[in-house]
Amino acid sequence: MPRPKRATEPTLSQSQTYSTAEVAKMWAVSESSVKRWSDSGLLSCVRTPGGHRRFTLQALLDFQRAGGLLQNADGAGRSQATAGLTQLAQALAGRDWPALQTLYYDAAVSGDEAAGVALLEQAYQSGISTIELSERILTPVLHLIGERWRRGELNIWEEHLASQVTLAATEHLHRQLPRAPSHGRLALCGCPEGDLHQIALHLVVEVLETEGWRVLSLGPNTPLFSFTDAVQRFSPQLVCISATIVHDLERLRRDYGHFYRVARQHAARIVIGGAAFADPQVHDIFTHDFHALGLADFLEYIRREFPPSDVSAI
Ligand code: B12
Repeated sequence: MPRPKRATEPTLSQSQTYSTAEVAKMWAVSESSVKRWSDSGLLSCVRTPGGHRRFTLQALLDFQRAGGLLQNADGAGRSQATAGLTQLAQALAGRDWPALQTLYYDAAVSGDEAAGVALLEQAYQSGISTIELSERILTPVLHLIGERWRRGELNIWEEHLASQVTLAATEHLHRQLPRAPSHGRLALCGCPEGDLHQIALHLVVEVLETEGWRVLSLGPNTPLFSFTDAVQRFSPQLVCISATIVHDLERLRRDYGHFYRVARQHAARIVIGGAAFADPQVHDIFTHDFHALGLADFLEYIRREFPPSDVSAI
C-alpha cells in the first residue's frame, strides 16, 4: 500500500530515547531480538555511560520502514517468496507487528480511513483476532501518537484524525463480524464525567456485542449520578467504566459510593479499565469486581463469570 502523503514529517531529537525492554514491549518481541538487530547494525542505538542501549524514535521508525521484523526474520529466501505481495500483505504474512503498526500509524495520522479499514479487514481475514488487532496494532499506535503529541512532534489535528479513523475503521469491521447469539444479558458502559477518551470504551462495547451482549453505551463524559440512574432504570448484569483521565477527583469520590450501593442492590458486576486507574488514589475510589488491563483479560473475565449455562437464571 502506498504511504499517504504527509504535509510534514515530525522531527525527532536524538536525546529522546527508549530502552531495549520498552522497544521489546512496544513491538511484542523478545529483548534478545532487539539486541540482535541492534548488534547487527540494522537498528541503530546509542549507548548510555553504563553501556546500555537506547533507541531514538527515529531509529525505530527507520527500522520499521526498512522492513523491520519481516525482512530480518529469515532473510533472502523469504523476501523472494513474498516479492509479489504488497507491503501490507507481507507484513500480515510475517505477523510483522512493528510494520503493521507503522502502516496503521501512517493511515491514522493522515486521516486515511480507507487505508485504516483495509488494514483491519485484511488483518482479520488473515486470521488476526479482533482482540489482537486492538492490543497489538491499535493500542500501541494510539499510545505512540499520544507520546508524540506530548513531545510536540505531532499536531493536535493529526491526533484527532487518528481518533476518527480508529473509531470509524473499527466500527466498519465490527459491522461485518459474526456475533455470538444474543443471550439476553445487558451491559452498561461509559466514561466518567470530564473524560472524552472514548476509543477504549468503543472497543469494549464491540467485544461485548461480539460475545452476544446487549449494550447500552452512555459514551464519554457521563456523570456518575447518571450511571446510577441508568443502573436503576435498566438493571444491567454488568457495568463497564473506562477512565483515561480524571477531571474532578473529589466529585468522583462523592458520587461513586452511591453508584456502588445501587449497582450492588441490582447485583451488577463492575469492571473498570483505563490509564486513570494506574493512580492509586483513583483506583481506591472505584470499588470493583474486576480491573481489566486490556481486552484479552476482559474477554476471559466475561466468559468465565458469565458462562452460557447461567443464561436461564436471568
Ligand atoms: C486520542 C486521544 C485524545 C482524543 C480522544 C478522542 C476520542 N474520541 O476518544 C482527544 C483529542 C479528545 C484527547 C483529549 C485530551 N487528551 Co488525550 N489522548 C489521546 C491518546 C492519543 C489515545 C487515547 C486512546 O484512545 N488510546 C487507545 C486505547 C485503546 O488505549 P487505552 O486507553 O490504554 O485502553 C486500553 C486499556 O487501558 C484497556 N481499557 C481502557 N479502558 C477500559 C475499560 C474497560 C471496561 C476495559 C475492560 C478495558 C479498558 O483496554 C484498552 C486496550 O488495551 C492518548 C495517548 C494514550 N497513551 O492513550 C492521549 C492522552 C490520554 N491524552 C492526554 C491528554 C493530556 C489530553 C488532554 C488533557 C489534552 C488537552 N490539553 O486538551 C485532553 C483531555 C480531554 C478530556 N477532557 O478527556 C494524555 C493524558 C496524560 C494524563 N495521564 O493525564 C495522554 C496520555 C497523551 C500523553 N501522552 O500525554 N485525547
